[in-house]
Amino acid sequence: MTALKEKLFEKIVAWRPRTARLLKEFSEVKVDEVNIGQIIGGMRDIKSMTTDISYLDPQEGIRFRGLTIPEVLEKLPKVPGSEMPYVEGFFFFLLTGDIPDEKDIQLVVNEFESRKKVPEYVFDVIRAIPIDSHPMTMLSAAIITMQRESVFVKRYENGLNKNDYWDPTYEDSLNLMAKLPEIAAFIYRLKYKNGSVIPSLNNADWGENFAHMMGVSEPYDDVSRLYFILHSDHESGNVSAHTGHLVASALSDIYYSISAMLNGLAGPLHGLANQEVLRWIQDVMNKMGGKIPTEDEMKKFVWDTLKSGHVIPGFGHAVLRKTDPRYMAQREFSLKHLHEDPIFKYVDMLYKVVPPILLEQGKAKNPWPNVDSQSGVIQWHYGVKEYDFYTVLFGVGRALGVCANIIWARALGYPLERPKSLTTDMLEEIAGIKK
Ligand code: HAX
Repeated sequence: MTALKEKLFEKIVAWRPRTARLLKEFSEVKVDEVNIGQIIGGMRDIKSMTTDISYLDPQEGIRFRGLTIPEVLEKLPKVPGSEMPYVEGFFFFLLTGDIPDEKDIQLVVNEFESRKKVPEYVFDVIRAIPIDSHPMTMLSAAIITMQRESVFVKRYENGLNKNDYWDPTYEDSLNLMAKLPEIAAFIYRLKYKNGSVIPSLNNADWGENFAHMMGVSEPYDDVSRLYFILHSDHESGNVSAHTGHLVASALSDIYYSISAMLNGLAGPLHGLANQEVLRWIQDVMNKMGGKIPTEDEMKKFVWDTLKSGHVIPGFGHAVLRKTDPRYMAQREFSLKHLHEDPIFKYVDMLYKVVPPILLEQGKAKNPWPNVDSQSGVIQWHYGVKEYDFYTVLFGVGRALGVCANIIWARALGYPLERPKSLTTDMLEEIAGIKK
């Protein structure tokens, strides 16, 4: 067992009795009630899953392993000469719950380094996909193509004890994550840079290596670190994390689970909103002939969008009821590094004009900006202007959290997920309106 896996195993052994006791002694204790509105309305707020990797408070926002985003950015060891922590250290933190020291970070760096070679057939498959396909399609297909590598599948076929499910899941997760930055950068260079692929660096951290492979200079390494960390996890009920969890609960391996997770992330109400924000802003810019609109002109664009039956991308949230702290972290970065950028000026103006309009319209429960409202402009500023690529970046980050969750779900023996559905007849009967 590698030192990282041993550390994780110690945590798992210490944690298991807590879950076992809750199940054995307190299974019947009620947590929540469910109403018809929630059953028809996308299961909003029903407390029906458990994870210890992150928790989303509607008012405060996300906490990763108990830490807020500013605390994570402050407390986790930073890459020398950079503003941002190591992604590897953050993954150690998600996986074990401990704030890593330099040695712990090195354990993750070594694990990723030894597993990062992408099989050539993966590149062949991506090259075979029509070049005008969405990059999320390419990423999802690349991952599913690697399913034949699954250690879990091989060990399961040979008779794996349930207590050990987490072990090959850990192997699959690290094998996949080590390769994801290179696969994502390959898709970028193939699709948008005439296939001029930049080989991976040896012994560089995720941020530096990813920026290098994308062909974007500093501080894009720090932008990438921030981006991957912020997008990693948002407790387990959101579409991407939930999809990954659900698929994995059937004991489908990590490749099936993460590919499915990405397919959920690719929807415009979820991760694709980051590209939609830039598309929306570009549209306004074109109509304005490039000039920055006045606040009144911007208000009109927002109202026009609403009146035409569309949502304002980057605003609203199914759980959050205040400005997303992931938005604020990126806003602070933008105020420091790109406050003169014309697109940032648009984003900044939307920050001011959209919430009062959504409040006046009176439909959205949360009128405040979410993570996707602010993420695209930073990419654009540093030269990654192909906005349909932005969800791929989100997906690479999200894999960190979802893999950590799936490893722990297997370690704690969480079963196949299987909620119950009712018919409309049954709901009418419960409502007392059945003829
Ligand atoms: N613009 C216009 N209308 C909005 C809105 C927005 N940004 N946000 C919510 N509404 C509307 C909903 O469409 C809904 O209208 P109907 O009653 O006509 O169906 C009404 O307000 C109530 O919705 P809600 O309860 O406040 O929000 P939901 O939990 O149903 O949906 C969404 C949450 C994030 C999907 C929603 O706010 C939205 O569509 N936002 C824009 C897209 C977006 O930014 N998505 C990314 C969210 C963050 C994320 O997951 N990132 O990956």
